[in-house]
Amino acid sequence: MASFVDEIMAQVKAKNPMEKEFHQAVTEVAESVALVYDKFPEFRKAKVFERMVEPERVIMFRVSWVDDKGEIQINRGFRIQMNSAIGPYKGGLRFHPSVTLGVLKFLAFEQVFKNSLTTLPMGGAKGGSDFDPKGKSDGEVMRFCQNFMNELFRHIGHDTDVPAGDIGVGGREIGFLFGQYKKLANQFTGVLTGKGPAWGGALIRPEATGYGATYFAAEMLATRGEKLEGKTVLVSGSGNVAQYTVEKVNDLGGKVVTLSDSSGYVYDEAGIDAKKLKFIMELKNERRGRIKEYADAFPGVVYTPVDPNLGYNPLWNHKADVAFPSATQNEINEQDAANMVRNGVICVAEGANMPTTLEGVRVFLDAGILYAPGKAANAGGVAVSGLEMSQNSMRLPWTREEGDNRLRGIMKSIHKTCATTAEQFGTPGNYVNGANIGGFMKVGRAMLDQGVV
Ligand code: NDP
Ligand code: 2IT
Repeated sequence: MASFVDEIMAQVKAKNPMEKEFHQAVTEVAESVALVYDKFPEFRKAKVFERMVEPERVIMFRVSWVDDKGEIQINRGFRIQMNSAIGPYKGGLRFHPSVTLGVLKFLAFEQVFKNSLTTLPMGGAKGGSDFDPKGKSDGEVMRFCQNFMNELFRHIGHDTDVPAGDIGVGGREIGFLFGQYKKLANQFTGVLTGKGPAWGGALIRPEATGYGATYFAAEMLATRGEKLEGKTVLVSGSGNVAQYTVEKVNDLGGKVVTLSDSSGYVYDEAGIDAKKLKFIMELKNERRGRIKEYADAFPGVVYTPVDPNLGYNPLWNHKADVAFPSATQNEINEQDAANMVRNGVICVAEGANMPTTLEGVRVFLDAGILYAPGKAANAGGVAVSGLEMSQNSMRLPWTREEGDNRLRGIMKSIHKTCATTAEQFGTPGNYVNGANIGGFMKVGRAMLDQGVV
């Protein structure tokens, strides 16, 4: 196993220098795929994984736009079309100043395995820009989105590549992007998901990632005779995924005590109930303010600003049972993971993509806690995007109940795939191997069937 992982990583690092997040994501999957190569040499012979780490297509482009002061601004746009073996490219767009080619390649790579796990026919992609929506007016965001789409539109389509939201891209941005696509293509199709419910959006899509991660945690807990009811829960982030995680954890009787943004985190021992969540939604989705305001609005809440010199994140250092990291990549390092295990956390379901470093993952696996990687736990978002595509093709919307039931069924199915695959490959309870191998087998078989392309 070591030699396969060492060899592939030497190649990936040589071909993709400096892209450390991409190296990290590939290392984690390669360690699982080594088990498949041992058992099924046809995959090794056909160099299936060696092909998977090379994007099918990378598009990188200039986005120029004019800000409210009349000044010209230049950003960089990307779309990584990673793998289309099992369906059209599918995956979100991220607008954040930290976006680089390497970050989007790690996200597109993860998306391939995640989309495969959903049971739906979707390939993997990711895109975005180093544009920072923070502090921009609605008009500036609109002009940026329109100029971004002026290039992207020729590379996407409802049967080719279907983008959606991610960090910094929510309902407002999808609206502007869709409007411009429709104008350029002169077609009303399901080319983006996460649309407004009045114009083709699936009713449960905004909730899907957070609800899905919570359903997945409930499935994991059930394997040990446990429930979310009565559990103390840590959530990071305060955006789309975090908000609907809080809502569903509350529904199932858990108590969420933390939320964060890039400036700091709040600890609310009394729990973030429905009324407080409403405040967060208004603060983050409408006023676009900072999480610190939550501490000013409710008594007994402690706000702690980010301290980059601390070496660990104090959010993860509270007594709790369950954790949903839902902000961004590498927000849990080795020390954070050790703190969580020491403080009694028995279940971690990743709402974010790759929020835990490789060293942190090792701590969770060695401790034998229930640990679900993002590509399994947060797959509910893209799964409901897949359902939105079905509804758009049929031109027939489903009810909220139907969408939610299907989401629940899909999360159950992903859990089963992970659990049974981990067992088949000799690592029972290891959801990392279960998710990586479960996702790999379907895409890998499709690649074998379709020849060397
Ligand atoms: P949002 O933009 O709605 O929210 C992101 C949240 O994370 C904000 O609270 C933001 O704080 C915080 N955050 C972002 N970047 C950083 C950073 N570098 N350091 C610290 N905090 C940060 O995004 P989503 O909720 O949609 O996405 C959150 C995570 O979930 C991401 O990893 C995303 O890839 C993943 N995900 C999202 C899905 C979706 O359907 N939306 C589906 C599957 C996974 P601030 O307000 O200060 O920026
Ligand atoms: O990371 C992800 O799965 C997403 N941001 C959602 C992608 C999608 O196409 O809905």
